[in-house]
Amino acid sequence: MQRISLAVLFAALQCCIASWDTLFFDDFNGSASGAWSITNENPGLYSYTPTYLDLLCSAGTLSAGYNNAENLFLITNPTLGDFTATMRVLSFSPPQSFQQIDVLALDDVDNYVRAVYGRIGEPSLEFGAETGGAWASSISPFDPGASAFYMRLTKVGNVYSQFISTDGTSWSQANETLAYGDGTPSYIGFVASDTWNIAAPADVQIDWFRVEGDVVPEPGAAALMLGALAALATRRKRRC
Ligand SMILES: [Ca+2]
Ligand SMILES: [Ca+2]
Repeated sequence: MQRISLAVLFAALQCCIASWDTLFFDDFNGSASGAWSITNENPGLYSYTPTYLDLLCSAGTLSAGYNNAENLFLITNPTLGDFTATMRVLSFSPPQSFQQIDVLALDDVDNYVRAVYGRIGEPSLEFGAETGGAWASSISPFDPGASAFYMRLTKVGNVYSQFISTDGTSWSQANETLAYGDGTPSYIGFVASDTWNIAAPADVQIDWFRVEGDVVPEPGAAALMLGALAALATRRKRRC
């Protein structure tokens, strides 16, 4: 009889009991979830209306070693598996270059993936990663005007993609997929930044933010279930 290793059983068990679900959602209706940590906080640059978060682009950037962007909204990554992080923006019309809203999968300010909508010469989508402070990205034009849009960052394994939608139903991939890290970023979130140009402040109206992904059991929990299955199999074998 062919023997199946514990490692294979463990992987199969994880696969069987993992499922895809909403792992986090914040509607920003009047307040924010307590799950957020706001790094480099500047309370003067954001407020909550009854239906959305109004977030001004801060005079800073995550690029290279500058790392002076304010108000990084971050949650601890809620899954060891794959995920999508989706933001609905009610309106954002940046008048000046480099004003932008970014959806982030982040380990630290020099190691992250960033899905960007902003003005880069013209209204654009940008998608890139910074590793050890070195940023590389691709850029493509996209102009929603003052209308609402949805921006999504998707992770499968350690491969990330950027998607955009104007109706939340029909999605288009923007820019090139990229590989980053080991597939387990520490944080998920967003930031609105402005490089260093605040001559014409721009605000982003964020309706909601959602993370959907694999519900992956903690290794300890899976090991307990595997142990229980092994004990059950042993008892059945003894009865035979
Ligand atoms: Ca950086
Ligand atoms: Ca809302």
